[in-house]
Amino acid sequence: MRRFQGNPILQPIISNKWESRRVFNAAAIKVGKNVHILYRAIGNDGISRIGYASSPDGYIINERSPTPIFRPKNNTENYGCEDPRVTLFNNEVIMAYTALTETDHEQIYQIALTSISADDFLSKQWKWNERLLPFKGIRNKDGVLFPKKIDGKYLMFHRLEPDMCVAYSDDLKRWYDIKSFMRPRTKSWDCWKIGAAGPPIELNEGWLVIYHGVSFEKVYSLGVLLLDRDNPETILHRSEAPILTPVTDYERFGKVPNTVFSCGNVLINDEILVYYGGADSVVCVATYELNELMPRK
Ligand code: BMA
Repeated sequence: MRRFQGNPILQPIISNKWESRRVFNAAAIKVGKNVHILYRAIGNDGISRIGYASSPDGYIINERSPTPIFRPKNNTENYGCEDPRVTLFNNEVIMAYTALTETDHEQIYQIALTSISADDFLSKQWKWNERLLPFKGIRNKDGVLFPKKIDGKYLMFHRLEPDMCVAYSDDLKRWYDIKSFMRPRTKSWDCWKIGAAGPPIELNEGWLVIYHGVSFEKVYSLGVLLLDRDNPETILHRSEAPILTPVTDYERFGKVPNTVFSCGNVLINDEILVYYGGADSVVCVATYELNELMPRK
């Protein structure tokens, strides 16, 4: 595993009001030549919006949008659109995110889904389609869509605290067979809560999935899973030790200390680039050889 020497790859820009305080938890996809990074940004008003940056090699940022590419639009998300996770599905980019609102006495968060055509995405015409609430009214986070249908159905990971869960759909609107398939482990780095990071990667051996786990000390780390290709609820392998845990200053010190939290990864020539937020404050990247993430034979 290698942390990119140039981390963090994205930091807040104080002169941009919407991203002046924190940029973190980024989604990533490779479409066309570039890696596209969609990150959560918090500015002066404390509200999360989604920013955009792109990179020809996954590390060096050569473009960054001066304005958000996605922002709260209705009263279920007026306190923010958080933690984007994007999946390329046929010719569409589908984005799951956490919609946040607040009443007098509580915060209400739930998963929201939207999409944009790959053509509009690539030409940066941010014409997002309808925003859907797959689990309306249910407190839920960490939604991420599989890049293809399994057994004719869409499959989404999500987290009903503290478990990692699945749900299935025929049309992306109505979701059913909502259930937990993986629980936190006792006496482990992932003993408190778990949730998916970026979209699963399909390999001959199964679906490779990066996930986050939280310990009782509130340390956020990342681990890896290998899931059955035909039935992703079957766990073939779960890493004993984390694949990334906060060590560097940019992971240990910030708004939420001791946090590495990922919403996206891309596979480039047998290397997986994992994008993650450091301490809920900056965007970073770490690289793994595919082999090091696979179970030892
Ligand atoms: C989770 C999410 C993430 C955040 C993490 C650590 O519940 O809210 O956005 O990075 O907590 O604060």
